[in-house]
Amino acid sequence: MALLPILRFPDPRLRKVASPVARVDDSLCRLAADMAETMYEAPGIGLAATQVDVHKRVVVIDVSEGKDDLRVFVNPEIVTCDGLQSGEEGCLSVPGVYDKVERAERVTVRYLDLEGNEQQLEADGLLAICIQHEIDHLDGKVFVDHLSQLKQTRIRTRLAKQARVTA
Ligand code: GNR
Ligand code: NI
Repeated sequence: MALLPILRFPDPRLRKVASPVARVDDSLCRLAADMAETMYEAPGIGLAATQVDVHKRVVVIDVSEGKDDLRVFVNPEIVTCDGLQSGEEGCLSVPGVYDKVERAERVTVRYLDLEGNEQQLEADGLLAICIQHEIDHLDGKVFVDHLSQLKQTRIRTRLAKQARVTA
């Protein structure tokens, strides 16, 4: 197990589009375990491989209270979505920034599990938000892309200042 460094917005590597996983093997299971450890340690409720500079379609999520319900999604795809919800989002790659984003209320996601078996899951509420947030990462998108240009400019300025004082 290993903790992986998390890329910070506006790192251009967060813009890469991740490739589908061809085969679920031991090295992929190790990646998922390292991502889970990194997510729990952060702490966060989700992590996409893109955020640790691995450009494969792998996501880990645990939205449970007890942090005892890890879900791993390989090649996740939203096959149906309906309704709208708007919740406050944050991102481990955009520390200290929280804002409302509009997402589908309910999604059906198709994916592979760590045995390489096809699965389908219906999700709503926070889990649905998190799945959409993480699939955005795999497509090179960050939640701030959903905000106004003015807000995006302010976030860039704030993070650049922060980076200067922590450097
Ligand atoms: O830890 C996280 N919390 C969160 C809160 C609301 C909506 C989405 C998220 S995901 C985020 C972890 C992260 O950056 N995943 O990419
Ligand atoms: Ni994120």
